[in-house]
Amino acid sequence: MPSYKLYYFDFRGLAELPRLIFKQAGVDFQDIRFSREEWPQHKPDFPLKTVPVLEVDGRQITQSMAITRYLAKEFGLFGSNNIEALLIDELMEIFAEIRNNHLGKIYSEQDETKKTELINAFKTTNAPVYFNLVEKRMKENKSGSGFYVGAKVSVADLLIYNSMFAIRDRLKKTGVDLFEGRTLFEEHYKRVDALPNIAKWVKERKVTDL
Ligand SMILES: N[C@@H](CCC(=O)N[C@@H](CS)C(=O)NCC(=O)O)C(=O)O
Repeated sequence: MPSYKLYYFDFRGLAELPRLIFKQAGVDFQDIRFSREEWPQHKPDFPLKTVPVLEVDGRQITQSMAITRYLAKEFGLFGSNNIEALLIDELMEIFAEIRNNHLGKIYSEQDETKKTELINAFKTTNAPVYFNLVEKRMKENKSGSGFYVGAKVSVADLLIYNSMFAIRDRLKKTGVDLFEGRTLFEEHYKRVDALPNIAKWVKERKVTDL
């Protein structure tokens, strides 16, 4: 087994999905976290001057989604065949699109009234298009009573779980729940939350704003 070091800030952010993969797989890694004050002195050490960076046996790899895919494949969390892998990739792109094209703008809105308007607009227009497809995919596998693909947990499950947690946490002040009434998402969340390694990690991880 290679030696793994994961460099990021002292919050969940873009490193939390890789962390969840390590935890679910039960694989040791060094979870190296910089404070905002420490960051400027470390920034020059990284290839793109950003984090997360995964160091695998001393080799530094950038880009959170590449890191996520690599770790999931290494630890058997990327589906059992190419169709399952395709569905996982589709889901990863859906959530990347939601973050890049929609939530990013909403999160950066400083005016709370405007922010709430933007979220409500997203909830009634684009969000259902994305979430209805995710629910359709859930129903296609054991009528939505199991994991996202196949018979075992994959990075897709960890991604949905992590995204639901992060989105709800980030929007809690607005009182808007993007997943309101979405029973399949809710049940799926509880299923992942009950995985022993995940439950342990969520209980012990530091509570942070991001
Ligand atoms: N596309 C990159 C984005 C990396 C990125 O922008 N990281 C931010 C933190 S979320 C960062 O390092 N910011 C500090 C800086 O730019 O100095 C990824 O997904 O890993």
